Amino acid sequence: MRVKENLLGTAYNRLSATRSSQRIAIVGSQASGKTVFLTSLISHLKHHDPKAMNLGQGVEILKCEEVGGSLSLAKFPYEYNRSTLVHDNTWPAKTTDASVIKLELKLKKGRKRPEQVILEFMDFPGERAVDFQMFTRSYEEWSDMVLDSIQADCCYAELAREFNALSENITDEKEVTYAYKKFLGNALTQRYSRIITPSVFLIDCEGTRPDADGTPDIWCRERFCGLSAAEEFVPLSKPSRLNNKKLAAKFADRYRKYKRKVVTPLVKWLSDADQMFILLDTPQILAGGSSMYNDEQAIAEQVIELCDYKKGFWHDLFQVGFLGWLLCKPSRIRQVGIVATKSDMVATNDDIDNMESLIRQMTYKKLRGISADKFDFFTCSTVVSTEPVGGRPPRLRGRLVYNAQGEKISESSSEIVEFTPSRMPEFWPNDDEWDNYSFPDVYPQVSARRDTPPRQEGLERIVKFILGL
Ligand SMILES: Nc1nc2c(ncn2[C@@H]2O[C@H](COP(=O)(O)OP(=O)(O)OP(=O)(O)O)[C@@H](O)[C@H]2O)c(=O)[nH]1
Ligand SMILES: [Mg+2]
Repeated sequence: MRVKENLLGTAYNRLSATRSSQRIAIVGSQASGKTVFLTSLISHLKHHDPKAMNLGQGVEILKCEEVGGSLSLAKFPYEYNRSTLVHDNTWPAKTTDASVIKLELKLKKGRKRPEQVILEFMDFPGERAVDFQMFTRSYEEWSDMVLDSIQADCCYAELAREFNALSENITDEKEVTYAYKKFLGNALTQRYSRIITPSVFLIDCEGTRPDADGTPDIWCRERFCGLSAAEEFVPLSKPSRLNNKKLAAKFADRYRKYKRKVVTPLVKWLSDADQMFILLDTPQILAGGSSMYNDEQAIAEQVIELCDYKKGFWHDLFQVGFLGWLLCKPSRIRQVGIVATKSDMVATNDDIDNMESLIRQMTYKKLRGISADKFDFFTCSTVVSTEPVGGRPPRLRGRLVYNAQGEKISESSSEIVEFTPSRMPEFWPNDDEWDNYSFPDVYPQVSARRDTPPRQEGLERIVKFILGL
């Protein structure tokens, strides 16, 4: 059992676990590909076939079994996700709650005796990622950060005009809360969901989401910016906080409760990890435009900052005492992988190389400043669902989810067709170049045989990184 959420937990875990027990955080915003990545990864670990995932000469996973569980978190629904892919030929449903899975591997490396490796993973709704900034911040700091992000982006500044005007002269708590929620609702209609914090406005603790046919006004009435209708809070600027001290204190109190219940359990698990992978969906970011880029970069940077949340020797010493530190040097995030997912949505190897270059440009500066021992960049598709067919411009073959009019094609009536995705640029576009990207969604292609993992591209490099091969 791994107990991490208290001071002695780290010591206990290190003493009780084998030395090769690894907690691996997979982080990314909504639809970045976390659930598909984890489902395919588990399938490849459980049914390792060196021809389908080559981990190097003589390296083989002889056995992989699920072990243990978590007292506080649900079990990751691996079988359910896999059967959705296989039997329904559709992608797993959007994640609504955090879940974990722990695997025990018997790893053979050449002629050496097989070693035991324990890997633990978590999946969570990507909407929560924007709340991670709360973890190390007070209500005041969070407010300033959110308001700065709104001001820094011209689309958001425009959508938040009413809220900004009102917050300069607050007369009523309800009015300012409604105005902020209206901004969030407007952002949602434009598909700018990565600015939506507190994230329960988008997905509440029961996993329910705003009705897709709703309007910002309906969502303002039905959705809450806090744990309940009576516990809402919104960001206030410094002058507003000074002019409305009582309201600011009330919001700060509700913010702390929200952080304790929704944010801290999740981020503690992640910051206690040994390795972290940040998933970035470059096709979606290119199609989404510069606001989405800004949000994704901000989320990635906040997640990267978690590597420095534990400040090395003195923090460790405080956690477990000197003897504890000598015996079991507590865990911290030692290596970070930045992963460009869905590489099968582009048509050539040059495009895939450009994907890697884009995620590098987006995160490199931040990564250079952190205390992790190692970081690297990866591209992958964990359920390859297209075939390149060449041509000029290069084309792909696959079963499309939407037709040219943007209407959904049902899975059963979607035929294999050829289509032309956009080319992946070498550099992030300039302001006037964002509108032209299109990377059509396809239905998954997975073998119905239980012991045949999905076709993958690039997963072996990631697994080698995880296992230190
Ligand atoms: N073509 C292709 N599409 C993928 C791949 N992985 C994910 N997708 C697409 O991306 C969508 C989102 O993937 P998920 O794994 O559900 O994303 P997530 O990060 O778990 O999203 P949340 O649960 O909302 O946090 C899927 O429904 C697919 O449409 C892939 O390897 N290839
Ligand atoms: Mg998911």
